[in-house]
Amino acid sequence: MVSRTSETVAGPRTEDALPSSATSAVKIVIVGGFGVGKTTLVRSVSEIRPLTTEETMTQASVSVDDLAGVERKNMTTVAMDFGRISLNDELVLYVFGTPGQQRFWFLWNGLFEGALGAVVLVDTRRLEASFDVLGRLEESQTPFVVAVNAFDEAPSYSDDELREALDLTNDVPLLVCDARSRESSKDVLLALMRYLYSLAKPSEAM
Ligand SMILES: Nc1nc2c(ncn2[C@@H]2O[C@H](COP(=O)(O)OP(=O)(O)OP(=O)(O)O)[C@@H](O)[C@H]2O)c(=O)[nH]1
Ligand SMILES: [Mg+2]
Repeated sequence: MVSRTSETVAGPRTEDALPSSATSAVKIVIVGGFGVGKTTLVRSVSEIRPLTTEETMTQASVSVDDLAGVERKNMTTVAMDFGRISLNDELVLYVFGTPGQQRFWFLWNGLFEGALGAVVLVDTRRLEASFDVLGRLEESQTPFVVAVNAFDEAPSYSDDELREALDLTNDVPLLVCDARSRESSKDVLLALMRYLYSLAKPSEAM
């Protein structure tokens, strides 16, 4: 009889084990339009091997998806990305990337469950791709920060122009990042945590 032994079943990798000092875990989601760099950000920031669910895009997608600015893109997320980062010895973030293509947006509801906050990634070549995303976030009342993923050929706008175009109030943190850089992506997550902390603090006026 053939039996599976512990040698044939891959167990968790020691380097993926949660640090024993971790006392708090927070779930956050990375959202944004198609191809803005969500999977890239989860990949660059995760300290464990990230889980991604990317599939090759077929020719059929050409008539369905707005590929302007991302013509070279050939993979897309069909379910979610997942990664983990320890912000310090105690605090661990579980980072979930959502699919950007609208036909997979029904999956967002599950991904948002239990999430304390969100990062909205924006590509300034296709600002309009962020409108529906921001609308959905406001509906779900999830606090968020907005991070412009600065692609090389993308136009740059002032903060005021971006706030006006995206209809963002001044209290929503707005920053620029490079999703390919671990440090830059980590800064975005820290900005979100600072924002969540400021919302949780009792108002000074009270
Ligand atoms: N130049 C540049 N390219 C980037 C940057 N971030 C991501 N990319 C590239 O842009 C493409 C799209 O990135 P993805 O991370 O797949 O985007 P996504 O938002 O996960 O895409 P969907 O899941 O399809 O919505 C990839 O080819 C990345 O290598 C960036 O900051 N600068
Ligand atoms: Mg993706």
